[in-house]
Amino acid sequence: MTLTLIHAPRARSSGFIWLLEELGVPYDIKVVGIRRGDGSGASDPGNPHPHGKVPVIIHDGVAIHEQTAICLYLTDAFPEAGLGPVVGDAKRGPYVSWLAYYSGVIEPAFVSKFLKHDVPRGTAGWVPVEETMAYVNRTLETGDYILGDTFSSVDVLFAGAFKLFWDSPIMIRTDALAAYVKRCTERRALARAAAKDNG
Ligand SMILES: N[C@@H](CCC(=O)N[C@@H](CS)C(=O)NCC(=O)O)C(=O)O
Repeated sequence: MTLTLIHAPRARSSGFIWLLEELGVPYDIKVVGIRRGDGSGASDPGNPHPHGKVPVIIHDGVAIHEQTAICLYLTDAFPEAGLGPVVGDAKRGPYVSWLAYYSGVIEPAFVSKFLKHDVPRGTAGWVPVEETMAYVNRTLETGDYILGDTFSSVDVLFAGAFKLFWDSPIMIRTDALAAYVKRCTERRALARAAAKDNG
């Protein structure tokens, strides 16, 4: 079995070092260049992503891209790690819903607010940050993690994003959310990941 993370420092792929450390499976990291938001950098011809982005995972020669697809793929491929409910588990539905919600609602909501792009309600496929965060906060009233009492790959995405935006004026901070981010980001796997990250 070979598993390689295509990674660029200070990018979305850092969260996948965290996920791989949580999974506890052998992997290696290939660092590539990417285009940066400030116009610097260039995409790397050695990156199999169709648009030169990161993260990508290459598992036994097959490339998987898009963060939430990678989460689902890895937690299905390594179910013994218990980081994502499998088919047949009552939490499978919520699990795939939250993964899709991350890429379809949370990321566009945050990025559009950050860039001050107003997309009219009813046209956008996402909702304003205030509404997504109210939903996340309501969900966290019922458990320590997004899926309840068990940490999953959803928390790697959510806690990672909230930590990144924590000091930004667009972040809606609550005590419950602060406790959630702390709980997730104090995990030993994240400390190991940070030590391996190239940035
Ligand atoms: N939709 C992608 C987004 C990945 C993405 O945009 N990654 C950024 C780094 S944080 C990137 O590689 N940007 C380089 C580029 O756009 O060329 C996913 O969910 O994996």
